[in-house]
Amino acid sequence: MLGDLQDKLRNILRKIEGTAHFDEKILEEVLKEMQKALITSDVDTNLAFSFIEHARKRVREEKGLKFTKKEQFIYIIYDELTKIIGTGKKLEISGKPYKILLVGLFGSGKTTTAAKLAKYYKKRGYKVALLGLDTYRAAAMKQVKQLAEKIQVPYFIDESAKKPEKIVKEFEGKFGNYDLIIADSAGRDALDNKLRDEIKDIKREFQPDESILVIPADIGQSAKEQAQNFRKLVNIKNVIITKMDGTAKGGGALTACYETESPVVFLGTGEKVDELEEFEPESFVSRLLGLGDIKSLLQKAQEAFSVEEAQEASSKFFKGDFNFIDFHKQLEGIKKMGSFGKIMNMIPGVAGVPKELLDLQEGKMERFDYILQSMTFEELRNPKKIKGTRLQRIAFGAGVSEEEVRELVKSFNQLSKLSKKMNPRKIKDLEKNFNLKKLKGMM
Ligand SMILES: Nc1nc2c(ncn2[C@@H]2O[C@H](COP(=O)(O)OP(=O)(O)OP(=O)(O)O)[C@@H](O)[C@H]2O)c(=O)[nH]1
Ligand SMILES: [Mg+2]
Repeated sequence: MLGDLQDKLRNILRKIEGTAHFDEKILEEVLKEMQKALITSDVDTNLAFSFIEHARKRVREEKGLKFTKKEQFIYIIYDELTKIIGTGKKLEISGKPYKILLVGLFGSGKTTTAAKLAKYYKKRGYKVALLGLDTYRAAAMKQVKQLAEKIQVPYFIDESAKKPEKIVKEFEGKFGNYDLIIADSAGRDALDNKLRDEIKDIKREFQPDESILVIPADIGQSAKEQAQNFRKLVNIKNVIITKMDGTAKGGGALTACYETESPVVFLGTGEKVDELEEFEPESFVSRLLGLGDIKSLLQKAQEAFSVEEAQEASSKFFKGDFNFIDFHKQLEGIKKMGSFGKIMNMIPGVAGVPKELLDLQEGKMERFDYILQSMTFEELRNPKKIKGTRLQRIAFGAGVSEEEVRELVKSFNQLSKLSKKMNPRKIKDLEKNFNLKKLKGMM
């Protein structure tokens, strides 16, 4: 996805990783390269300029805190790109039946996306039906039928109907049997009067709870005008961007996300019915930059859990001042060295380790790892933020239950509390004794 822009940005970041001193000169070089990469990949020029300006200002003004200058730069790039592509949002399906209408121009991917959404929500336990309202294109009804049969979802079509509102009238008595009705509408080359009237008629008769604009990634800047025009016609709250897989240059997709000025809820990433992704800006940008969901920073801990690092992490632990990044390091170290309990019990003065922590098993730790990798920088550094929709998103991203995320947060809090309970006078001694080299030798 996003082809050459991804390659270019990743190469630039790789270069940064390889530099010994990250100074002003290198900063300027890198920013210049980045600007070029964005523009030659079809990101709108003004957008690219303002992106670079912001990044430069922030690198100069913000203090690194726990980051090295390089890490701080990567973080700022990541953060600014996340801002460009906007906020992610989950569709809220409420009330029964919840009615979604997909609108958009010719070939934008409405019909395919209708089926993708139906499959997505069916999988999540909703009773879904497709409603074909495209009376304009001859084969449209057949396409809905074929797709619906493929994903085994009920469908309402009428191949002889001339007006979409007729089809709505014909079937509306049955809508109440479903949680979700997803309606496919006709496209046109442009938002002409015919299409306007048609959408107005559908709106009046169908009364959608949610109208979603379907826009292909390759239209780039013109996404703005299109979104604005459709918004005047129906209340567009959300956007789905399709063909994220196919854009030749990739930057157009970024621009499209930015220009629609509406939250992007899903991305279409291929022709198949399961090629739909919930849009999650942070993980999207991580992938774009090759951070693999914040992996680059965590990777350091994964690859080499050095004695020094372990000591640094444990020293923070003893001071009651540590976050998920440190926690992750601890987990990694523990994975390499044996069970958690063994280590904890070897630390003099540490009694009353909660049983759940002692019982942390390999498999569970691996799942904890997925959870940590689904978190954003902010969340890793500030575990208190993990609740509500953040918690949901993390669980979804990691492919685990919300309960498991809660469990991780709980384990973390226990560990954190434990570290705060320690007697400050003993900390120096403990630090001296907590010598991992020695521990390693003992196992
Ligand atoms: N590569 C790729 N192709 C897609 C995606 N979504 C849709 N398509 C393809 O784009 C073409 C048009 O898709 P449709 O779903 O028929 O588009 P539509 O908006 O319903 O088109 P009209 O009804 O004619 O306005 C088809 O060949 C789809 O297979 C996507 O995310 N990626
Ligand atoms: Mg269609």
